[in-house]
Amino acid sequence: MNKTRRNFIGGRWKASSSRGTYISRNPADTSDILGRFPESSPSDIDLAVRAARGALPDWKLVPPPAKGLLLMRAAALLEREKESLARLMTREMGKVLKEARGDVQEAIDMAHYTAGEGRRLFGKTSTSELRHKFVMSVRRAVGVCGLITPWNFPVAIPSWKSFPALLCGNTVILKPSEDSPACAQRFVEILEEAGFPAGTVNLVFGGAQTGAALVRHPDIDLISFTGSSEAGRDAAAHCGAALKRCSLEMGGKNAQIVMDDADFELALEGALWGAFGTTGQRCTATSRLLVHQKIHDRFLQELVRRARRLKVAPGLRAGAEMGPLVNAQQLERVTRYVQIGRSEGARLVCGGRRPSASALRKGFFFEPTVFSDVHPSMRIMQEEIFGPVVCVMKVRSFEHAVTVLNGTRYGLSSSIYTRDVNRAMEAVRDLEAGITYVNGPTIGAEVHMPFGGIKQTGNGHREAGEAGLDIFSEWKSVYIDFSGRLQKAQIDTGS
Ligand code: UN1
Repeated sequence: MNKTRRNFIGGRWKASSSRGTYISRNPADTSDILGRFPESSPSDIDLAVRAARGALPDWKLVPPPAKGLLLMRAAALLEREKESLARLMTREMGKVLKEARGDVQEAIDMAHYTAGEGRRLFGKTSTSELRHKFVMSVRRAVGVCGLITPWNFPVAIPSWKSFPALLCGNTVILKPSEDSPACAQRFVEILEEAGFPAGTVNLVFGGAQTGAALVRHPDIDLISFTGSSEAGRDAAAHCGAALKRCSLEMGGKNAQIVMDDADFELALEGALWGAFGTTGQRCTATSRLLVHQKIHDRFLQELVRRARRLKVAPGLRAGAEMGPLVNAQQLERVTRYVQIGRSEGARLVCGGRRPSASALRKGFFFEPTVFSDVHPSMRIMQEEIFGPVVCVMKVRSFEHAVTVLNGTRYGLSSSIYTRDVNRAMEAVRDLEAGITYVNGPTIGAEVHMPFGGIKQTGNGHREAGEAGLDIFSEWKSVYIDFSGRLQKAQIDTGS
């Protein structure tokens, strides 16, 4: 445990030049330590950038179908390691085992999907204004990509970023969250075993300062960031000034609408899963439930009854339904928001504190928490809490629900439960979000669909699917003149 883990740079596991370290602990039992990791320094970042830059010319020339084969190998290895990786994940960041398996599965899906892109990566051919001229567009790599990833999807999110980046011919430097370094290490070991050439995949451990150093390195071409709005804003400001490419995926304040004609049980199950799955620590988590006044009281009552029954326990324990929060700061943050909610006049209907069982005192557990009697302007209805806290609000009508749902600065995920197809289609049209579910909860995006949000959730990019390729490639337009003479666009008519 005392041995500090190493970064992965240029195909080698290399000790950091910095003396600073941090420890990764099990959030369900803080006496369980996963390892000690380096707080990497700007000079470690510099080495990683040089390695990534050095590997770029060769890697760009590897045909995408061959890159796809490496991803297929990575998929097979992830499959082989699925159970051990999932167990490590639960131990390191707390989500319950079946969700951790889902996280690894998301990376496997992403590898399959992106490997297939190796035989597509389609550009377009088009017509020319002129007679003897051919035009087409092709994708080209951006260069060296810095990938900054959070702890809540410690394998899936690195895969969303690194797989398309690599397939498009970029080289990458992954800087995972301080709360999930062991998962990132296993992920990169798997890519190493899959055979990605030295320097194409690099891993640098560290916290916010290491991330900031990566963002600020002058020889990085692109930053892809998922995390808090504060850190994202800093990355955007720096990348803006330096004209680096930058894609951001940040907070959410996602809502589920429940209309009076909804399948009540289905909407309830969706709400519980959306709000308390992953202990509410998803950027897609349901943090507002907008329930039609005709069914509001019954829905609230049932929700609370079921929330109280959720089994809060270490994620490796059989039957555990909700694991701990990831760390002490998150526990402090969620506790603070509960106080804020109460002082704003919301009614705390259940939860709002750490469970009393002494076995759970070893970790950062928090009870499933429900607020009612909320107003859209309250901070708990506007700010991302990132914990198992959901606000239930009574709405008068569909229009009222849409107005409340849209009334935040975020716009990631949204959901409506109704049996009325007209209402459902209006919701698809009118909800201000990058994702809308009909009769499903706000969580559960699939890897071949664009993922991301509008407004302050992001900066206009979408990860995953074909849209994700747009982050990691730039278009080149190609004009081929086979007339043997000077043809002038816009001047010669070509007719
Ligand atoms: C995140 O919380 O940052 O759609 C990602 C979902 C998952 C991904 C969440 N597939 O809930």
